[in-house]
Amino acid sequence: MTKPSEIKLLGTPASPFANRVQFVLNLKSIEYEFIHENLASKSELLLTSNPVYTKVPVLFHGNKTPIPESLIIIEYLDEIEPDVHRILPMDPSHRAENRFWANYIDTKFFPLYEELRMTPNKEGKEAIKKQIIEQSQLLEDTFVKFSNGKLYFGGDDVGYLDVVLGCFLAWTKFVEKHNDMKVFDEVRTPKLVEWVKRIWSHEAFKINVPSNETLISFYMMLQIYKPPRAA
Ligand SMILES: N[C@@H](CCC(=O)N[C@@H](CS)C(=O)NCC(=O)O)C(=O)O
Repeated sequence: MTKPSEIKLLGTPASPFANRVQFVLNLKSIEYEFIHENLASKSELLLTSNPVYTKVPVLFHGNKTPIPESLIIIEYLDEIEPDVHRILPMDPSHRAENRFWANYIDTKFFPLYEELRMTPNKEGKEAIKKQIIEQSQLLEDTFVKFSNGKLYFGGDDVGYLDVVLGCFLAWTKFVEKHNDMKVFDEVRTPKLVEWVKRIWSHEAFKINVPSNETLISFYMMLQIYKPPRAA
């Protein structure tokens, strides 16, 4: 068993990648200390623990080398606590498939939200919205395949891809609200609409859902430090 005080997570409450790690810590009932990072003025701790990317989250486990990158962190947690709510499947081929889609979500799907923010004109934004909708349909197909008629990507319970995609749901709602669009809807992605409700009410998830105010202030910080491209 991991001793509670051994784990510290450097993050910011609005970061979906930090929320992803919190989701797994909660699923595994691992106690941890949350260290708040200010990304507008990065701390010495962040700069020294993740010098390559200088991004949150970073996990500290006792005196071991700090671990950056949310996917690497959640796999690490699955390895140190394999007997409590395992998130990756046992079968290596299934694990590979899970990792493929996690990589897709992180490198293709979620970056479109940022692209939408960075794109200045209405026409450009409409093109990005179209891509988000196309990709959400691909995710619906992926959900149908992985869940195999059950409730989650992981089957009967939350698994790796539920955590990987689930952590973006607060930002999904935010994007929908501010861009007059539906990422997931009853007609195009009926299974994911039901899945969203399930994740949203899951105990291990809802504890760390960032509030609307938290998302707005993070968004405003992004607008200052990484402003949209000029029209
Ligand atoms: N691939 C990284 C992405 C982490 C990431 O983008 N973190 C953002 C906050 S949501 C960050 O720290 N940004 C600071 C920066 O870009 O300088 C992961 O999965 O952990």
